[in-house]
Amino acid sequence: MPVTNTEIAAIFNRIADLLEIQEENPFRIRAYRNAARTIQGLSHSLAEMVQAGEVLEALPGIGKDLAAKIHEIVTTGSLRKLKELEGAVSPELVDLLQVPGLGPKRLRVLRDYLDIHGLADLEQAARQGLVRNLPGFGVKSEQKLLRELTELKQRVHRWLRFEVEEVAEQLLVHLRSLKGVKRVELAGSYRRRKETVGDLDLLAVASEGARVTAAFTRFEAVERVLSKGRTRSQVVLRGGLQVDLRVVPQASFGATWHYFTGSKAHSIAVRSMGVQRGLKINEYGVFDRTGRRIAGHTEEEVYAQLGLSWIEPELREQRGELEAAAEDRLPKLVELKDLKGDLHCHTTESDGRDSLEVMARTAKALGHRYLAITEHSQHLGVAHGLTPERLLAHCEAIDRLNEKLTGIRLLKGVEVDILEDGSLDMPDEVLARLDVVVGAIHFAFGLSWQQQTERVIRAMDNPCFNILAHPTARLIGRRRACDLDMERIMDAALERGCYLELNAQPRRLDLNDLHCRMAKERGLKVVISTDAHNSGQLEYLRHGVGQARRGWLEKGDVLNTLGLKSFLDALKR
Ligand code: DGT
Ligand code: CA
Ligand code: CA
Repeated sequence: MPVTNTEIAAIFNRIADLLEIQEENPFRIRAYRNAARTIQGLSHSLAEMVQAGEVLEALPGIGKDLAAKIHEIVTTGSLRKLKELEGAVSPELVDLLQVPGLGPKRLRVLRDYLDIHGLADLEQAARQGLVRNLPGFGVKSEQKLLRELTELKQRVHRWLRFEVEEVAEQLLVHLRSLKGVKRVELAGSYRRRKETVGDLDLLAVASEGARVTAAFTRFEAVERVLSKGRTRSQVVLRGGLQVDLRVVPQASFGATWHYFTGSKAHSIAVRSMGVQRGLKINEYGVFDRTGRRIAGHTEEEVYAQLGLSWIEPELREQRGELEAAAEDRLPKLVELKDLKGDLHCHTTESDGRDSLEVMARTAKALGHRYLAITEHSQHLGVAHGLTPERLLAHCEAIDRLNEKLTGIRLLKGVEVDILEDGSLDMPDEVLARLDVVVGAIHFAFGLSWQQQTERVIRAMDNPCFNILAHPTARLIGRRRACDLDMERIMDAALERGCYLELNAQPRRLDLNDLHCRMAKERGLKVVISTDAHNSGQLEYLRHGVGQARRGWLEKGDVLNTLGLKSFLDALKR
């Protein structure tokens, strides 16, 4: 089974960590980190590229050396270089890198002065007050370390759904190809399209259970087998993802699929609805008072016994979906095919990887009618943000390209920085010449609730402002959402004729599901955008659609389901 891009990226990041602990050349370290980022962002499989004999050096940041390493990983499943480095550094030391705020530099200090080689050593030293006297540490940072260590022990790792997609699909293909297998499906939070998943849950119908679980434990990416039985097996894959497989009889497949799709709260509520009707509902089926199974083959049958129509997995969070189903007012959830354009992307002009033309052609191939080009403004220096002059010149380039293009229209836009006082990082007369103004917060994330909310509302006061990008600025697992009064911001947007973006980058997915629902309840439409930094990411819209569906959004709740003309009309304030 081919190695996934996520695994290759993880190997490169681990090498970078290990090199950093050993005080290796910073340029080499950065090369590995950049390569990992590139690989994670690719839309095609490196393993397939290698098999097809494609030249990896064409990828940004991948030179001859890294290309050879990718080749080695793809063909052998591992990398000698990593093994060597791991041999030179203890794994416990690497574990320490998970502690927030503890980079390789401070880690070296801990090791050299206090002989700290793992989480337990560190906790003991911090409790004894030994850490505060080290260079670069103090009483405060010692206390912070202790807090982080406690949290780390409590935190169970969750994966971005996006990170596990490739291996989930591979598992489906692998299991479905086995002899005697009639059906294989994913369940759990993955099926509900949650932004993160704790593990993967698989169900199979097969003539010989033992053969399937045996083949499952032999899946190439399996590192450890936790259990192996006739109807159930659990494994841990390389990288640490746990996968559960259950083999179930055809006759109860629907009931089992429903049970293991969850959420737990939804399943329990379904069960108690059953009890009220004198029915017993469990993972084997629906049973009447005499104990006879009356449903279970399909999920539809299970719901039908409660007088309900089938409920989309994304809605199964016990947030009113059962009541809505009972009253026949379930939303008709938005689908990817409903979207007509994308309103946020970058090209090589700021920090994107592809040219205007490549982005336009890719968007057209995806069936988009319009694509807004929204480079960064100059405040974001690291992203090569545009001055007003450069933006105007870029607009001319867009006009010229639009003359050549058919079937798709590029919109002239910007992702303008919202400065700390709520003003926009671009003169009004320049903003006024654009088709769409997307505004975003990229710094001063730590303002108070009040200040941050005021900052955003003041930005929307500018009559040129159209769409608030990644509204809370969170990065899942990395940066908390800004403190914001989202209800006030949504009301302010409605009053001013502005919109909020649902950013479809897998690590952002910002708005979250509850925010989407909040917007819908207010009648505020959401714009789903990719924020693509290369042409491959233009297909990330589907991640945004998943989140929108979890937020109960229908086609009419999403602004970019409109055709070009209606969309532009809706932007007018
Ligand atoms: P995760 O893996 O943490 O992202 O979340 P899930 O929802 O995939 O949860 P998981 O993997 O622990 O279990 C899969 C499904 O199995 C869950 O959504 C509902 C069902 N389930 C698990 N434990 C229980 C339980 O104790 N009671 C009920 N009713 N259902 C359960
Ligand atoms: Ca799960
Ligand atoms: Ca599970």
